[in-house]
Amino acid sequence: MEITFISDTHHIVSNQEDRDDLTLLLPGGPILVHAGDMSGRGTESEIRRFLDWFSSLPYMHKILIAGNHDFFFEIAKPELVAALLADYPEVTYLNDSGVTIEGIKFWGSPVTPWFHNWAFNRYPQEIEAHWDLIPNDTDVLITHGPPQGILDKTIREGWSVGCKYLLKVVNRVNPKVHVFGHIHEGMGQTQIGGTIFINAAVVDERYHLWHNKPSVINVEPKFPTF
Ligand SMILES: [Mn+2]
Repeated sequence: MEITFISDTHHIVSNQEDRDDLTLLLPGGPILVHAGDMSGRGTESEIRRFLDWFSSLPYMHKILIAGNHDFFFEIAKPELVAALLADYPEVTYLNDSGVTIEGIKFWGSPVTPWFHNWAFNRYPQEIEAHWDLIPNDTDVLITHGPPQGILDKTIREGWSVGCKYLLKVVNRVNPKVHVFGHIHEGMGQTQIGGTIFINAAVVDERYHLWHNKPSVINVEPKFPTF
């Protein structure tokens, strides 16, 4: 099953030229995954504008998590979030939750280590409770932030700012693919052991479109069910 991975679209969909450029880079197919940061400030109108675009893309299934910019999903009343998502039935929103599509098990979480009180930020003593929820049979793990040491270096300081607790869990779960974004300048793909890691950010550290082709990976279920 071919899956296309993107992340951190931020303001791109508000600018017609950028939006058209990004749309042309997406090949279409069965499944599209977005690993969070679909907005600049996380207002409902920004999120609706994003979802209007995202839901129109030529994919059978569209899977989405929030990121640290997407405040609406953390702050709005749950019934408002549910009402917004009800307008986009072709989009599957994950929030410390999973979905199985064509036998492939996806798990998504928006949580990132605390950094100036953005959305879904968690202190070290809180974050492991989120990661503990990730099932061992996950094929595709979607988090907004990277694990420590993998495609997580800041361009200015060269610091590795990924989550060390998430790295522990990735080693437990061994997903086929772990996709994230958040540290835009870490954009790229690497394989370590049996896991392909993708930093799928479509913009650079200055929020300009990279113009690279997104990662497309052929994923088969780890534990096929018959
Ligand atoms: Mn971002």
